[in-house]
Amino acid sequence: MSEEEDEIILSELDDNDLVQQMFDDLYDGLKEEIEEGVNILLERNWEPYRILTEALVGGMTIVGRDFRDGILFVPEVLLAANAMKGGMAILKPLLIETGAPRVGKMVIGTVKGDIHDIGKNLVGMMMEGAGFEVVDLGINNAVDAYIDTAKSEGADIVGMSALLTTTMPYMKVVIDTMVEQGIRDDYIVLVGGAPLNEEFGRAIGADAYCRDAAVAVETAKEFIARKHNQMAAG
Ligand code: B1M
Repeated sequence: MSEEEDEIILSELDDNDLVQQMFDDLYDGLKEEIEEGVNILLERNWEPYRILTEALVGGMTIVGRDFRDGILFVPEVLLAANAMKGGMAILKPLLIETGAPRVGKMVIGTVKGDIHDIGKNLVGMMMEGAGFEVVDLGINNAVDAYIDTAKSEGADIVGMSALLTTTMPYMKVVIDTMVEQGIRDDYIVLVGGAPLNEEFGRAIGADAYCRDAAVAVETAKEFIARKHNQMAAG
């Protein structure tokens, strides 16, 4: 059989097979194929959020499992992350409504010592899509980056992301510094990242732990509504 006959034509696959193929392509770090897959699903009228969660996050979950089990290593995972970002870049403008009324402002960043940014980017995208203004601090943020930016931007929400058990305690450093400066109650503090849980969120004094990007949006909306109600009540 010739190489050409072996080649998989993504557009000829049905939805299920295409998503399975995208899992393989993400695993292999094939950015162009991921971008093509995303575009095909969009043409087939898949909602951007569905593509994000089912095809991209689904694929990254498999990568994460094999990374944990020592089957994949950092260079391969970096390629997978790069492919995922290619797909996310196509979806981003579609998830972000233009001209929607701003419902609040969030400063978000990955904490000091941590360079994982896919989840944080996803949360930022979803928040923007829900009408929030988002100031993205990027990765590896020390206390001052969060606090100075929250102050200068007049943010409502400070969002922190951590993917490592070694970096998640840094979230408490940020919150404790806010308490020391007497500004803790000026902001809604939301935290997230794979190793966290609700108990941890409570223990470090965050307002809420958010399991995923959709929960982050819902939680942010709830807290903003509460804040407005409190302000209205005087
Ligand atoms: Co890293 N890594 N990694 N890694 N990596 C994990 C986190 C790990 C669990 C893999 C494993 O062993 N199974 C493990 C951590 C173990 C632990 O701490 N217990 C690990 C490790 C060990 C490491 C290194 C130390 C490896 C090494 O160098 N030996 C190193 C650390 C570098 C550092 O940060 N200092 C490292 C490096 C890397 C890469 C650079 C190769 C790459 C990151 C690329 C990038 O982000 N640009 C990488 C990746 C990709 C992963 C995995 C495979 C995938 C993470 C991801 O993007 N998930 C990850 C395995 C895993 O998580 N299962 C792993 C997809 C993303 C959509 O999900 O980030 O969970 P997630 O975000 C979700 C929610 O958590 C939530 O919403 C998001 C969307 O639904 N959320 C928030 C996240 N942040 C939020 C903030 C909020 C709200 C919700 O604020 C309000």
